[in-house]
Amino acid sequence: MKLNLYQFLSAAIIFVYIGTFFSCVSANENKENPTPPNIVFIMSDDHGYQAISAYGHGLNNTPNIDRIAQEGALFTRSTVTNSICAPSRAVMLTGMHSFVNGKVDNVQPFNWDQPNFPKILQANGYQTAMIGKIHLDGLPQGFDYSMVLPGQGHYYNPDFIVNGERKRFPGYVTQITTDYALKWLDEMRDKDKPFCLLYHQKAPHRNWKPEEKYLTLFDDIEFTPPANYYDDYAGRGTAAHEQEMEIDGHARWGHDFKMLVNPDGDTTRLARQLKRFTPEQKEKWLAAYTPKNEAMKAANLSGKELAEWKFNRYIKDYLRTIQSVDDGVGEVLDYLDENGLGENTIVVYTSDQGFYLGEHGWFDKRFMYEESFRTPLLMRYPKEIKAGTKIDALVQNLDFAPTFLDYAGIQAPEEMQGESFRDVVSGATETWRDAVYYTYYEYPSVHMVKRHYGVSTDRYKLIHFYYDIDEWELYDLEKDPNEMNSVYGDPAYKEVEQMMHARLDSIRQYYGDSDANDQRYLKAYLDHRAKR
Ligand code: SGN
Ligand code: CA
Repeated sequence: MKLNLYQFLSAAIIFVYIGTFFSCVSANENKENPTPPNIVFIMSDDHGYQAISAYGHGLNNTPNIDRIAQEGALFTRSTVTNSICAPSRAVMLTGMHSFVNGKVDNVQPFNWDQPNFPKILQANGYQTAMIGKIHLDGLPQGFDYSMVLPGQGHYYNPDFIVNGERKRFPGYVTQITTDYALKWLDEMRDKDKPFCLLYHQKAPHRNWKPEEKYLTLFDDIEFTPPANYYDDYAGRGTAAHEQEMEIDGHARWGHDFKMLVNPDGDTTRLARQLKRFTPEQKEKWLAAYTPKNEAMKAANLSGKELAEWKFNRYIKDYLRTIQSVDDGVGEVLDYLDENGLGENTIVVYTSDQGFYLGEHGWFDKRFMYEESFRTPLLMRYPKEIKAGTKIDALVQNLDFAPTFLDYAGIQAPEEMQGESFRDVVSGATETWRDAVYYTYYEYPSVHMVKRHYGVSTDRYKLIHFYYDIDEWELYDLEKDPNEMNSVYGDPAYKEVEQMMHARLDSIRQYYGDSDANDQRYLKAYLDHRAKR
């Protein structure tokens, strides 16, 4: 068949038109079915938001962690549902509250057989790995590769359980965790599949042993304790008075303050801990601490001076361990960016809970008061999150599992109680919950924080302490952001009090919690302790 010029041009136009039509369709299809994003979920242990420079508290510099927020989002009101390690991790994995997933405290067992988000990602074609601290007994389920610390793990020369087998690794835990995260990303995973890596640091957990290169960092600085360091708990109930987490009262000479002998001349727990070090590590450690310890002894401190020395010793070691965490984050971000993975990888930085950095005179966590209830959250995903985003929504660790599944295009199972915050962080919606629920169970136990539960809105917080007391506290976070005075029973707050009681009843009902649950878990805890 011969075409004249007119016919030829018409055919060419139709051809180009059809071609363009199909190429548009396939582009649109691609938009709706993009390559599933990779996930790098970074969690540290006990990292209070006050010790991340992006939060603006001026304590330290964490340029690498900050980068996640500069290139993505910073969450200002992210909280946990239960401020203690293992329960927080169980919530993070399952997307269910403690009283539903069953891991209510650090001592009772965790059931790995229940659904968790890595299992679901794995079943949907993801390669998954868990490297670092998970603090849940039993072989982790849902991971193609797992390398986890047994229990709390050690800072120096730690053991790891690699796919079920225990081995010792020479070196410093934070660097080893980073090295293996990078090794898995670069050499061990199946590069044809999307991946989800849980890269979970032990630091800055107690007892804050710094890496060799940071042993003298901050030596030339004097930190001022927070304004409420000398809190006498006058405005609060029995629970705040009876805790055992005061820096100047409960922290220990050796374990916490790195002295080799107690004031009474006895060798401390630190002296025993140093047996794990190599001679070179021990030499560097002693070279750094001995002169500081000698100077402290010679100064013969007491009262406020001693309390401030203790604060400084604590905060410096705590911040030193964070410096190594920040270095690791930098190494992982650089790896992603240098290997073309930056665009399609969601990077999250968070902690299993917040921490007291001298506020109320405390270290540790557990309370529903702000510093331990909140937890840092920073997130980068250039495809959907604008650089420099700030999110005030009341998100919780309960939301991670459904959020990650949402990004992967997978429907979250019905039993998951969290919500996906994908559309909140992208700016697609402003609709979000206006109250969050909290429970804490581990009592009587180390640090003696009483059992409690509560509800918080952006302005008010109602807490009920129970078991060996029956006390309520109510805080107006706008007027009293440091929670120094409970206004429960104050006539000026009568209506707020009623409103918050109603909120608490309805949120307990919504998530399926009850006094019967509290009693059941209390009994299980006491039985468990009696057996030990
Ligand atoms: C250990 C710590 C406590 C800490 C708990 C729970 N003591 O018992 O200070 O509160 O862990 O922490 S230590 O002497 O072992 O350092 S958690 O992060 O694992 O929940
Ligand atoms: Ca923790």
